[in-house]
Amino acid sequence: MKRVIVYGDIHGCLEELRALREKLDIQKADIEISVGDILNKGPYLAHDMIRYMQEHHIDVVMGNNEAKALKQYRKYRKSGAAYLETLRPFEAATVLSLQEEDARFLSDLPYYTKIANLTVIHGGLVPGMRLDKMDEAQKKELTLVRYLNRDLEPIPWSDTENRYKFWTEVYDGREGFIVAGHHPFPKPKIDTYAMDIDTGCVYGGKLTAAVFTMQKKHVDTENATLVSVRAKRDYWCEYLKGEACEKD
Ligand SMILES: [Mn+2]
Repeated sequence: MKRVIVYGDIHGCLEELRALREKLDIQKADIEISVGDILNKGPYLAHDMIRYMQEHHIDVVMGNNEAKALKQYRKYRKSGAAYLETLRPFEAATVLSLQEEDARFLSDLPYYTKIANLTVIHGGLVPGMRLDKMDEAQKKELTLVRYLNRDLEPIPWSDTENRYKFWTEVYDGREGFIVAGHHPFPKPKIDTYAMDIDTGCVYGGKLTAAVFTMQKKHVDTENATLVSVRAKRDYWCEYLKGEACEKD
């Protein structure tokens, strides 16, 4: 049986991705898709992450970190090295690791991928948004949506007071069953028509894959299997502190 395998946010955690693919016993016929945010914050450079995805034919959907890296890369090419000093060290490292062909890879990333009745995006969908009719602002929103307020409008990450529902709780399934990432949860958040499988690997959590089987032209979204590997370290904590961090 053909498998469709979707990976949550990887953020440079290449060793965990390798371990997860080994655990899944990846076969040639498998379709592999990443929800995006393959780069930034973690131990492996953006260039290495992009090369790995290309070599192993893993499709990638545009994440907010890919969009940001591309923007910063272009600005750096235009305005030179002084611009790098305005960036955070991990962002500058990402920009410096990118080659022209990597930038092309990033700019070619789709904002969503559909395999029959299964859809992969990075962030979330707000009520009323249609994937085939998005302007640039909506594309950006697609990579960023997490919580909605009482009017079902997306709110910024920092606004914890007006969190009414997570987008997966109100999504009605009109764009198929959606697998997304972007907002890390201790374990995958699963609702009727969507799931968020970002389990915070770069923060010392887990890297998770949602595994679906496909028969004829239908993905069995009702029987997903979730497979995870634990992060080796809390990379983000180490980056912020500049030293090793405790991890349970
Ligand atoms: Mn993200």
